Amino acid sequence: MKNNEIPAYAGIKNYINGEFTNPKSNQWIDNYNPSNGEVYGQIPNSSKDDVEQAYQSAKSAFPSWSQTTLEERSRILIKISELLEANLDRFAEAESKDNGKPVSLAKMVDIPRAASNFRFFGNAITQFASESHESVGQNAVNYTLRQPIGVVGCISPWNLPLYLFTWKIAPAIAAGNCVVAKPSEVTPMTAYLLGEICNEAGLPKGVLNIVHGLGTTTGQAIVEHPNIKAISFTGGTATGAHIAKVAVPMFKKLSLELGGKNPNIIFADCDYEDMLNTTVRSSFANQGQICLCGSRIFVEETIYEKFKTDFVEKVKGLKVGHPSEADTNIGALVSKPHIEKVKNYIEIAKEEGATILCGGNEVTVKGYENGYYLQPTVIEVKTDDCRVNQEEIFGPVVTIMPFKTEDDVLEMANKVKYGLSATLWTNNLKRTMRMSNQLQAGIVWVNTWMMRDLRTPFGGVKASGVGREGGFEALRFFTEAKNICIKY
Ligand code: TXE
Repeated sequence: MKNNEIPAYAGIKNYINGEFTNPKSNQWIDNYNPSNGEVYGQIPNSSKDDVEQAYQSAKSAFPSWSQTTLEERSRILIKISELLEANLDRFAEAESKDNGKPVSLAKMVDIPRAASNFRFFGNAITQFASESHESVGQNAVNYTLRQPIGVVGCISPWNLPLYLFTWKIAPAIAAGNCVVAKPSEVTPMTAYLLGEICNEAGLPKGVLNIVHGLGTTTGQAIVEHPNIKAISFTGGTATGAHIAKVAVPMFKKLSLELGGKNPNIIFADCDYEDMLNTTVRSSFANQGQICLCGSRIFVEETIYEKFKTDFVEKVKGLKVGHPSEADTNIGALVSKPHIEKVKNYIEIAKEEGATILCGGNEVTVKGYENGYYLQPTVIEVKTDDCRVNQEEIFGPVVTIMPFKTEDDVLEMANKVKYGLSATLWTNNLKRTMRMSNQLQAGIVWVNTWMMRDLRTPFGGVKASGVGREGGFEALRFFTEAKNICIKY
């Protein structure tokens, strides 16, 4: 980070009151392209003053936006969605350049999903009804009024940058709030481009304000702001705990979507080919940098050896390469510190006496020798309580081990501090019901993975967070429920 310098790349600025502005802080952070390790731009490191400016803009916009009809809000959100779709290539390339993910993945998943977030909540807000109850025999009626909170803060991570940024912003503004939002400092580009699209779609000035910067400066200033009344955060568990410490004594509404160490449980009676192909995806999609990845694979012992052979063969066939090449399966990891962290876990696995069945090493991609590429890695662990099986690695690394009985695997699956998602492969209905009820997770997938219906709740238990996003749960989070009782 350099102080008091004009940025070499003047492209990224804050988006406040519908305008792109340099930060008052005049501090800048280097932005890296993980596919070649080069700095390709700089972004603001916004200060408390910048957050205050964003807050004032949001506050001014609130009275009018909160009174804008649902139809009009809906029309604007759907227009944003259409403009995102029309700009798919531009956004997908920007996402890939910032994050290292294959462009093909950004085109297929990240950007379409960001567009869906706006379309979904644009529609959902027109269907979001309050309850009313007649108090029989008392000549009274009770109803629930759902009012927007005011100015809310949205803070998102680097792994699914625009996807998760818009997953918060879309319901927040649909519900009538105005927003101060911060994308990850590691992947700021698509959030920046979103500002342009919001202007084009006619989103009134100040409804959405985007401040860029480090978590410890800009993020912290959002969380500490006395009048930003709710914080929706996705990121690491330690950061979530820190945010809770600051926000809870200020009585802010909090939604925390944190880490995961999700079990992928495979029974011998499953549809084998489907399970095998999906397990490769659930292990390594987005370089394993999705909080929902099934990073702990438990296989019923009767098919363990066969699975091990077939899985490792498939994993060895994945191509690690530059994100823009069409046949790349695994792109670059997001940053130098992150690849170092992941590599360190591979060393820990060796020290713990685990066996590296494949991968484990960095990959040099010709022409991009300084990029952050790592082989997809499968680690056979001896016990479930070793560190690589308990701690979130968040990279292209999975553990595998056999199990004997349903009770054994249930115990191991639940024996981590996290509880985000779990995947179960079986065709036995009774077992499906028993296990999905008992797995400690916010989401259980049976015979599939990461199949999301935006109407359903999303979130975790234990150290995976508190609160739920998605569907009406998100609209409930971004509104205050008021009971009004009228006696007649
Ligand atoms: O997350 P951070 P990082 C996990 C994963 C990863 C680890 C760290 O294990 O290795 O978290 O990733 C902002 N006040 N997940 O460093 O630090 C920060 O600027 C306010 C899981 O990216 O939690 C960024 O915008 N904000 C996860 C956001 O918080 C603060 C996805 C996330 O940053 C802040 C990503 C502070 N004090 C990582 N400190 C998932 N569950 O999807 C940081 N931030």
